[in-house]
Amino acid sequence: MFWQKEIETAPHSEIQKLQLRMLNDTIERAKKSKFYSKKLQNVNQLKNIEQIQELPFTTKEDLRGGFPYDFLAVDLGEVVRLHSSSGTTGNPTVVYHTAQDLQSWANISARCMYAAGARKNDIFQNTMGYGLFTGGLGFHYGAERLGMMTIPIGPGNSKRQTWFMQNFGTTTVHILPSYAVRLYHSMKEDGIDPKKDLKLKIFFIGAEPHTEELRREIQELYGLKAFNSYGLSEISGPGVAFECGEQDGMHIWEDFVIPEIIDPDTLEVLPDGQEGELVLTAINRRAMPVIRYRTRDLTKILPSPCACGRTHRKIARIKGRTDDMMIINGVNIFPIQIEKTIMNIPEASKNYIIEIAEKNYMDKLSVKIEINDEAFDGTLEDLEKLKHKIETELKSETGVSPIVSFVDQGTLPAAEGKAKRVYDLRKK
Ligand code: DLL
Repeated sequence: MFWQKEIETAPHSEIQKLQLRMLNDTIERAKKSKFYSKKLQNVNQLKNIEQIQELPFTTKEDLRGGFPYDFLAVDLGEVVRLHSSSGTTGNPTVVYHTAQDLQSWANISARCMYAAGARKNDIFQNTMGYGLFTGGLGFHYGAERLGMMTIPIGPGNSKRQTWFMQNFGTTTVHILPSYAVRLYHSMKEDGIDPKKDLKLKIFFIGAEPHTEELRREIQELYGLKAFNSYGLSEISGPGVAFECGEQDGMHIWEDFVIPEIIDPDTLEVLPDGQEGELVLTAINRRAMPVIRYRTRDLTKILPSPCACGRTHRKIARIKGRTDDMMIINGVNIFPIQIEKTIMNIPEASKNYIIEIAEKNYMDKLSVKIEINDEAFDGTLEDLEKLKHKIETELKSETGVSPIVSFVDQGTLPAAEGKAKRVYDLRKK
């Protein structure tokens, strides 16, 4: 049931005591870095965990500004790995790990996979990108730690993915939710029914926002359980929060990070149950401690205890990022709201993109959807009716009037990494 029963089920008051100790150690370690030596110079040991709210925030801009080494809190000789997340502009953010950091990351990753039901006899196929992206290597070491035979196949090449699944009896897969949909279509084209022809049991899906509806669709297509997995390079990578068998929110490992939710405008800390921006403090990292990191991810902490017995609090599915929010003629919309509507339309395949353009000083929102050949074989008139139906539903979900169009299955751009759903063509 548990990878590390004692800590996973410890009373929350005990976890908080541990957090205070680990946070105070982290503050001292962080002060060895150039960035925090200044930022925390007047901070002394905290007396209770609530005092975390007195510490300054750290932002993505801080990390970029501290490129390359201002956040490093140990001698370079202690560092054994670097990961980096690519930014579209400016310096990338770089994250460093000591050998101990990698071990503790592998450990929480193993915890996640175990909580979802993976065991050492499982065959694990890792379709996430290996390299600077943390998805591949992060869970690779967690899976080996757990003892699964690990196939480090990396992303793309759906035929080869399927061949490995068939020949090695893969049971457990780490996969982007958008890629899970595309992989299924490739299998179908080749006459393979994953429910009958493969031994798949568990998918770990994450790294990009997705709806509950998409998760259910993936479970249905493959006949398995898909578990939501949340993480970010700045804290480590995958493994930060993960669903247990209840599939109702993700446990955030509170002996690894301290979560807070803030109002992104006022920066006020919000109580459990209220939605806002997730702020994380890494309390078990040596090379690069990060304090009160503003993730820009919108979620809430779920207040109730979990039936699985784990006492680490859960966060809700990520609703979007503060910087993902689209403002269409003054109305705020998150891409996930559009996905939610599309997922409930059987004739729509699960691949779509959103385009925003500007005409005569008005924003125009268009949604291009691949048609699901299996579910739709109507006339042009039927297609027109379907378009109208989706437009009406999108309007009621989002409050704006998008224009829907259909394209053939397999024709929308397919990224090897995280799906790019939104194309904002407005002049900035
Ligand atoms: O995406 C780490 C990861 C790899 C997580 C594999 C899960 C599985 P980054 O590339 O730094 O790291 O991107 C982090 O991706 O701040 C969220 O905005 C988004 N994200 C990650 N997981 C989820 C999820 C990896 N389950 C950023 N749901 C985060 C929604 C997610 N968004």
